[in-house]
Amino acid sequence: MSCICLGPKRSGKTHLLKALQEPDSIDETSYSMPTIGTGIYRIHFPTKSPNSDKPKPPPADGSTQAHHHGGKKHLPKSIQILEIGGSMAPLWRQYFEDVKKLIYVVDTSNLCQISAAGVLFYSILTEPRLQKVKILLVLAKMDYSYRQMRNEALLMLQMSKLQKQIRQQVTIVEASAVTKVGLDPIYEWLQWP
Ligand SMILES: Nc1nc2c(ncn2[C@@H]2O[C@H](COP(=O)(O)OP(=O)(O)OP(=O)(O)O)[C@@H](O)[C@H]2O)c(=O)[nH]1
Ligand SMILES: [Mg+2]
Repeated sequence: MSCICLGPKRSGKTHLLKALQEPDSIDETSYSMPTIGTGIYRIHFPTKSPNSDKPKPPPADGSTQAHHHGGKKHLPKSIQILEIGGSMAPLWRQYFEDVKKLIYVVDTSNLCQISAAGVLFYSILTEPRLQKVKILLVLAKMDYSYRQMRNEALLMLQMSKLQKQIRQQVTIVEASAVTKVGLDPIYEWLQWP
């Protein structure tokens, strides 16, 4: 699978992938069962973004992405994503062959989990087979988190230190499967090669 989605148990991977697949399928009353093993999600890109009339916020990581929207008709219409359940963490490495894109989901509302999430993230970033992979770090459950928890989370993940050491391009998105915040930049990241 060329796109995989990883992160600790209960961090919000299944919820996020379901929301990307079918935004109306998730609300604050939804529950996702823990993923046993892996799950496959085919995500179709929206043909017209519902927020396309609003100005786009700059990317959260401050990087400038010079996309040429003129070539959009040649972009894929959908992508298949493999979720690897958090309980599979010891076996993640079995899935690292031929990966092009990797989504790492952390639960921003659960700072207790974040340092462990950071250790796992670091082991991914230093994996030899993943040196050329595009990485998306999703700060999930933002509807459930205080604004400043985003900064706390990035501090605890030691992102600024990490970004100087690693070779991969890491894009950071704040998202919520419930409010749909952040879904548009995720679609865009998934669609562009
Ligand atoms: N408020 C809120 N709750 C969320 C959100 N995403 C997930 N949750 C809650 O967190 C629970 C766990 O989310 P999952 O998506 O199942 O987590 P997971 O990362 O797939 O977990 P594993 O499959 O065990 O690795 C869900 O049942 C929801 O109750 C979100 O964006 N907002
Ligand atoms: Mg899951």
